[in-house]
Amino acid sequence: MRLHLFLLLASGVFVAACADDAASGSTAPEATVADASGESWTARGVFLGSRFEGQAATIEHEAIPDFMDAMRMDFLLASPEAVEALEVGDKVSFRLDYDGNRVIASGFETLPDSTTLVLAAGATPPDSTD
Ligand SMILES: [Cu+2]
Repeated sequence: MRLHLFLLLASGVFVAACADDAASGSTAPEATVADASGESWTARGVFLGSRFEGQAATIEHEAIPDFMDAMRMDFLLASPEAVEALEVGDKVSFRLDYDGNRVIASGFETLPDSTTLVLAAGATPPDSTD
């Protein structure tokens, strides 16, 4: 699998991040999660719902240059309000900030329905999921 997912659970705080396996333990030029402290990225994807009582959101996201391939994953949210106005299936742009410990998503903006997203091969359209 190209997806590398790590999940830290501590004191009820949910953290999730992922990076390309090729970037860990190799000399690949991609930034790894470990050396990306202070970095931020912008990304686009499809909002698939919030999880963990609003602490995280599931997003089918496009590739994020120097960070991640396109995939479906959960992102820690700055606050539950970050996705309050979103409907499942909305196309969104958002911001990711890495503080050296956690990757946090914020700044969600709805994109026009006509927006073409480049999602992972085999990504399930949001309207065909439960
Ligand atoms: Cu990802």
